[in-house]
Amino acid sequence: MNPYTRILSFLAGVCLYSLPVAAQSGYRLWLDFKSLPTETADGYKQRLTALLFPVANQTDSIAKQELLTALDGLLGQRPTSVDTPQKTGTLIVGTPATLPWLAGEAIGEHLDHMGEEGYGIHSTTINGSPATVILANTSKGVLYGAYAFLGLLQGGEDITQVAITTRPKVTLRLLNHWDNLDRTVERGYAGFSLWDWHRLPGYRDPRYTDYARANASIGINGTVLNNVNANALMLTAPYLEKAAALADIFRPYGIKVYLSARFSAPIELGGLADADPLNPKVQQWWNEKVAEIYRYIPDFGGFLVKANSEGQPGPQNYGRSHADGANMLADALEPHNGVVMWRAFVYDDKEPDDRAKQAYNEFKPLDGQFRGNVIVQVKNGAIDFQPREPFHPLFGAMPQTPLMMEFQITQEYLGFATNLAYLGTLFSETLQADTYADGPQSTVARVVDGSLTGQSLTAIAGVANTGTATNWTGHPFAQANWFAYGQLAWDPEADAATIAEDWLRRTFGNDASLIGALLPLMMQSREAVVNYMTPLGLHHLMGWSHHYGPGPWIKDKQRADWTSVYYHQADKDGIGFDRTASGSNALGQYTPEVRKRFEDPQTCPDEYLLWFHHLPWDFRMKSGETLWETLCGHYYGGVAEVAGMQAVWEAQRGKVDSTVFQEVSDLLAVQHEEAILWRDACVLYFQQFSGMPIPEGLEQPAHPLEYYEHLQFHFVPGI
Ligand code: BDP
Repeated sequence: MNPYTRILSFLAGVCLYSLPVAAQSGYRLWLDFKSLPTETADGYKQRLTALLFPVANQTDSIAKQELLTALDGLLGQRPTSVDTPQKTGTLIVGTPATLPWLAGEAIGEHLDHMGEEGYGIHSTTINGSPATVILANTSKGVLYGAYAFLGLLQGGEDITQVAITTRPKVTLRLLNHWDNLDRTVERGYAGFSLWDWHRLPGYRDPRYTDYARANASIGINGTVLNNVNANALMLTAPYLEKAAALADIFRPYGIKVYLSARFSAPIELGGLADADPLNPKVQQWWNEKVAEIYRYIPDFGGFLVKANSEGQPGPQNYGRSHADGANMLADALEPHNGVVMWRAFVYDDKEPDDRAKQAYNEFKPLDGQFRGNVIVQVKNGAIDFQPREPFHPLFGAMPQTPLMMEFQITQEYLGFATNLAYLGTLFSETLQADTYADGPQSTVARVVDGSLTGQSLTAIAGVANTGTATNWTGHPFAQANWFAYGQLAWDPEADAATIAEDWLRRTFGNDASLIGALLPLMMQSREAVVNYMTPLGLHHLMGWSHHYGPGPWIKDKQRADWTSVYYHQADKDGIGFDRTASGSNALGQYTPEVRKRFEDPQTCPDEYLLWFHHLPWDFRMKSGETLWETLCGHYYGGVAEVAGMQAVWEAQRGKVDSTVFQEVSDLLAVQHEEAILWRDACVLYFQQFSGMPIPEGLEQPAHPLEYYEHLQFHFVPGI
């Protein structure tokens, strides 16, 4: 090779290395530590010339490596590792165990406020020299602090004045994977399951480490590996061995493994005649099974259970209560410090007059009957992860029971992976809702963080949106929902806009015009989806079974409460579900203050109007328009909002990576078409009852209603 060719091939190698496909594809998520603009980087360099970070264990060494590599990427400067603070700026990282002298410095007093998992990041002076200190009580806290510190740099924050002390408000912060053992993912829109069960435990895909790293970077500390519609095989030795391999990889990142347990496993695996929780043989089987799991995974977190819901087995099959079922498993887990997360998403075998009341009716009477290591896992709303639901009435209603929140990060009801819908706003809308369980300010967030009722066992779960897609989540902006979930799990009071901005900066950099354009786009995006799918409190209008596209006409199925007509109740007299005292009285499950907010259609916020009321088509809205006009306005407005998002995105051409730009651009075009589909199908469907014209000036649907009713979608993902 002549010298010229050698240089060329060297340069090609460098280019390939520094611009790998992964960088463009979004694989690196918010952890792509690209070089900062020179001015910003120069400002940081002086303060970060040396790194004092004694390493005591694997978690420390991960944190140290992350800092070194990321600083190199961000600043083009790798700090020198040192043993003592330097005259130049030193980054000092440690715990009282690794840096005992630091606890004696002024900043050491913050340690009292960090708990087991919190951290502090403070700019200070040590021996007269500038220092930036990341301090925590544990290595796990250090790891969280390291990621948070790097986030500050990515966001271009001033680190000469930083004074952060934080600890998570919720103890268990989990992802729930609805992943099946055949690698399909129920309601997954980002490819197949990350868990390559066939090749585990022998082959440990490096992606497992990247998964752990991404979660640790946003404070997630637990993962339920398998679907709540569980296969009992998950609890057999070969699968436990595979799960143990994952647990080993996740452990240094502070992430515990949990499993969904099939309630009938004693029959399927143990050959017992029943799975009655009061049968001593069944109890014995679970005790032994749990002991076996802990032999594989010594820090196993516990079980998640979906019982007596959508055909899943449970204690009610034997005339026992949810508490009987949960307590049996809790007793088996208790000696090992494991927990049971028992879901409140339940179905009776009888059709209720209103499914929204089901969970409250079954669980409220059980308050106080659960063992101390049981947490009842409650979806954010009483129906099912709809684009908008009022908060679930169980929040605040079971003061003697730890209740945890279940959010759905995967967009089953918000446009799968083709629609851009930032869910930080949805999550925080629920968390900020006031239950009035103990006077004003009794927010759902305070139920979840335990402060309202003094619960010390606190938890939150998000149904994951991850898969084998190169960018993990399918839609590039869906990464923001994973990110936002983690931030809100750490602090349920956190602000959705601040989180969105943080994600934008970490993902796309700090261009002010870009942030200024994309932040409002994200903040409005979920409302746009509500508008073109289920405005004014409508819900459950989606296509049958696969849940793709509109299906307001769905009726006559095996259960009425699986149909759309059950929920919207549209007829020539009006539309909406009367949940007031004159209807199902689901509203009666809330406190008087909440009831008051919703019970009068004249004052009920528009967002929840048809959730709680059945109203005539010519009902006068607060705006003076009729209900019909307003409904049309929302459907058409939603489509227009998507067109607006397209225009905003188009103006960012050249400011974001071209591959990602094109992907989002294409997906927004798809979203626009889907929004039109929802709008036209729903407006035409409801119009046959309202008998009113589509308001003047609005474009007419392209096809008659029958066209939409007969559309068929094959091989829809996520089933
Ligand atoms: C519904 C999903 C279904 C889940 C169920 C659940 O359509 O696939 O199994 O929730 O949460 O929304 O158990």
